Amino acid sequence: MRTIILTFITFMLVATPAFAHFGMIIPDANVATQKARSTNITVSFSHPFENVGMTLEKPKQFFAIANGKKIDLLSTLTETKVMNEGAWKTTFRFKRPGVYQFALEPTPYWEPEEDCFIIHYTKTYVAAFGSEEDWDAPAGLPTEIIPLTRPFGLYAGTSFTGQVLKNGKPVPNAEVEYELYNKEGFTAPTEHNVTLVTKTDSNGIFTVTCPKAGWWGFAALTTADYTLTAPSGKEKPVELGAVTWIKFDSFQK
Ligand SMILES: [Cu+2]
Repeated sequence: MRTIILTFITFMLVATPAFAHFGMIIPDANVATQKARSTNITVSFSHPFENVGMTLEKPKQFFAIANGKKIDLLSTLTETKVMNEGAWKTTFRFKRPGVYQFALEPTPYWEPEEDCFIIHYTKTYVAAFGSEEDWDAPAGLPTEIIPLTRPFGLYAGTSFTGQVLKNGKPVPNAEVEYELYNKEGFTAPTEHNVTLVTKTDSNGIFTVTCPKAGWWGFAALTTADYTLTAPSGKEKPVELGAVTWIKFDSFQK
């Protein structure tokens, strides 16, 4: 028993830095066409590289935004499992051309291990019927990544540049974690290869290169200027994540 506990503690100490959680919004495809007019979308809170899920409570907000219009989708969410944990899903049928952003405001997640709450404002993009309209428009989240590279039609190995905003202002020196949604079951050569990390410059801008095709999540992390009340009754800090999911494609023949 003691060995088990010691092993467990050692595991926690070693594994914690590599375990980054990400809000996730993953559609079937990031492009809608006349042949594929609708997409299934899953919404979860997970460790994407390690394929370890967490429970996502019913979100506060879930919506699409396109052509300057917001479409509330919260009532369309139904329960599902992602990585064996509670998550949400919906099906969205595209009616008009546009670049659709799907965005999530989760309920605050209490993380006892980090002694803080976590709120990951999460979004992703689907380009419908050939549109490239307003691909750099904000979704209107309190903190978000504005793409400076068009966020679809990207190849694995091309670079991606984004700007981190909080309350509409660039966030210099912010940590940006990024991670592959590891559907193919790769193993990490070291624990540091699970979550990759970069930082924004003085204008809140970062550039990364994603070497593998698939969905990559980017999470720009900051601390909120408010606290929330923990289950213990104490006031605790709140980690804010500006999370964006972007798909990188392979070359085809
Ligand atoms: Cu976690």
